[in-house]
Amino acid sequence: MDRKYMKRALELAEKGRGFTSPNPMVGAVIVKNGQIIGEGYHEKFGEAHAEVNAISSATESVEGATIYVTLEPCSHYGKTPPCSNLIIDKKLKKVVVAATDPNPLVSGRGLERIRKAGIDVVEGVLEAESNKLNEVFNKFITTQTPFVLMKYAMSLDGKIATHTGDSKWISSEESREHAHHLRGYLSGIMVGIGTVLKDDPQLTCRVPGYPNPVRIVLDSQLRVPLDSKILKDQDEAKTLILTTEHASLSMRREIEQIGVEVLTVPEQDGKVDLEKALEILGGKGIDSILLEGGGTLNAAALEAGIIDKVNIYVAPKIIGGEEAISPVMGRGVETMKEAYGLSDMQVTKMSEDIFVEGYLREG
Ligand code: AOF
Ligand code: ZN
Repeated sequence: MDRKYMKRALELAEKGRGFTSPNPMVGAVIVKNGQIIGEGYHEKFGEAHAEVNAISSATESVEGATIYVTLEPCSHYGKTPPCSNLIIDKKLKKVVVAATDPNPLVSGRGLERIRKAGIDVVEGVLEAESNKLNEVFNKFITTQTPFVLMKYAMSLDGKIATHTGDSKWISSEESREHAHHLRGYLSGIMVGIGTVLKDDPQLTCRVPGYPNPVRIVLDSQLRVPLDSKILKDQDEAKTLILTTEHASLSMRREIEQIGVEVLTVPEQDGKVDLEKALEILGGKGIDSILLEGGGTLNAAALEAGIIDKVNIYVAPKIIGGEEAISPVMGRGVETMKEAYGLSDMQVTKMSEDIFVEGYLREG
């Protein structure tokens, strides 16, 4: 039964995806005499927490009821007062949580307060599911650096375009739609200057109702053309250009005059130091980044160890060609022993494509 209600709470939490950042997604279900009497979720950053919404939606008194929450109720005064106090004041009888809140301001204190008030606490119900749901929040709140998701589509022989450069389309419509939604879920989208020069992409999210990610371009020498799409419509989607000290000051001024922020990042071998870049972006409140290539940036990001997760769409096509490019360029590793391995890999079918999700091995 606990699992059933927690599953419902997780479904509710999921509805907040794309809108709660940098807060977690949280869902809550209130059960009394075997009936669900209230439900809620954290709908939007800065607004009410899941527990508050569930309690205020209740169709009868919540006194003596059990609340299922996907994350430990908070214990701090943030944008809203502590949910643990509310649960105590409203005299709930039992609190079932999936995961504890890794936020150093909370981390166990919410549950401790609830227990001290004499309320029963059950922990760890569907914990792994809750932790996966909040993989972005869990990394960002503990490291202040963004969670990085590398995404690409390729053919069965590992190509992302033909030798003539044609790449429309490698993957199926369903896969492309799935990948496009990621732009609405993560708070930043990052590409290298090569991609801007080659494709002049817009890097916006065209899913109605979803926010645009901050567009982040790594451009160590400020080669970005002033008429590129990513420099336009700053009111709609913000752009950050990350460069090094080597960039021309006059170019920098011209970009800034358009209203685009240019950040100087320490360099490594003449390029933007990716680890430092992540720290700076984290400091700006960017909790997650969708890495959309190209191959040179993907390789550099792998080498720098900044990638947390990959989403790879593999199309049942063979392209061939020595000149046809791959999703990860650079020099690559020397020996198989050094190859980057995935952990917790999940493979699913997405229309005719194979969808691979996995995490970069630690250490
Ligand atoms: C909960 N329920 O639904 C959420 C929680 O600034 P605030 O007040 O919105 O607080 C944000 C912090 O509260 C966030 O970092 C996380 O620790 C917790 N989020 N807690 O009990 C919720 N969204
Ligand atoms: Zn709360």
